[in-house]
Amino acid sequence: MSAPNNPYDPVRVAALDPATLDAAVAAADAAFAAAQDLEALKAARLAHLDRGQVAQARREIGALPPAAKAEAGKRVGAALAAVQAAYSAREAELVAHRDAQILVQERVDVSVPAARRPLGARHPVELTMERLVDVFVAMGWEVAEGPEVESEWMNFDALNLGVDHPARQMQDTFFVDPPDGGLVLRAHTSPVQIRTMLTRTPPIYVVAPGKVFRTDDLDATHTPVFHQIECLAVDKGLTMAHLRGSIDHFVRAMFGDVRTRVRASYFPFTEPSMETDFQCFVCRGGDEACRMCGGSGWIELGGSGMVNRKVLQACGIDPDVYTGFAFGFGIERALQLRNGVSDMRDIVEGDVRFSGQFGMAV
Ligand code: FA5
Repeated sequence: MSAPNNPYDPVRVAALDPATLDAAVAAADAAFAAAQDLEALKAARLAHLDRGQVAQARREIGALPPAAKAEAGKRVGAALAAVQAAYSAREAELVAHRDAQILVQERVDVSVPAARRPLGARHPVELTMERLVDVFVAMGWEVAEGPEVESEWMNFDALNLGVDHPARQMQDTFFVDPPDGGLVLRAHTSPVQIRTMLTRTPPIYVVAPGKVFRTDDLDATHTPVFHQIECLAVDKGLTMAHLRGSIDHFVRAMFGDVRTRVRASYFPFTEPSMETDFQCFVCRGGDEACRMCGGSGWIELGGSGMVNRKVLQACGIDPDVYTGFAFGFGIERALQLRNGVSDMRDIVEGDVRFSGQFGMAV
């Protein structure tokens, strides 16, 4: 700052000179105009507004004699206002320019095709199983479950499969180490019948879906790990008519309005035992070249029968008071039939392109 002027000497307060002030304003204008971004404008503001000739002139006013202060103050004020206005105008321009650039840089092109995310699907075996279970749950039946590692007694003995029964042989059943430990991977869902009858008292109406294991090779119609669904009813007065009626209801719910027929068969745990067929839902028996039923007009569903008295007795149920019926069949086979899957390997190999075709419903 200049030294106090006494008397006022305009030469010594050069910054207050009108020409100097005009030049300072012009220099500030030029510097602001030259600033190409807000960073550069900030530097120009420091040089020409916060510091520089005009700021210097304002400070010089204090050194003037009182008589000169008003006139000098007006000029300096006008110069400051001009510089401030030039700064604000340029700042507004640069802010608008920056915002416009941000909009361009961050622009989202909503018309660009998005990367396709494949929709998830549930496995058709799971879906088929749920669908089958729903048919029975809708009739008031309960869902029953059992372990996949099962005792030989539940899997065979209690079901009247004696020690010499072929299904007990090593080539059909997976035995859990050690082989004489009495544990197997269950070969069917029928042991759930036993577990149910041992823990519940009649009337019993249960449906038991689950995974089962057999030492079968993987081919178009077999897999070593597959799923079955088992139905068991035990009550007073149940007859084969009830069994036929339940199977009919189930087949209609799955395959539409088709007839069923039964053929004599043998299962150690049912007596009498039957194989159930249902009318081909494709040709209804009217096409000798039908690929679904091979021209026979009938499709095999699975085994069934009245619960053997010995099985009821093994579970502590009096066969003179109660009778029961049971039926069971394979889920993969049902899925093959209903949805035209010609090769069972497609069902079990876990390729999501296969599951994806089914989506969330079968
Ligand atoms: C049984 O397993 C009896 N427990 C069914 C039963 C229950 C009869 C209640 C009477 C009363 P079976 O061994 O036939 O029966 O097998 C039933 C179904 O499982 C077959 O009809 C077939 O659909 C399916 N299945 C059998 N082996 C395989 C396999 N390796 N791969 C896929 N499905 C199979």
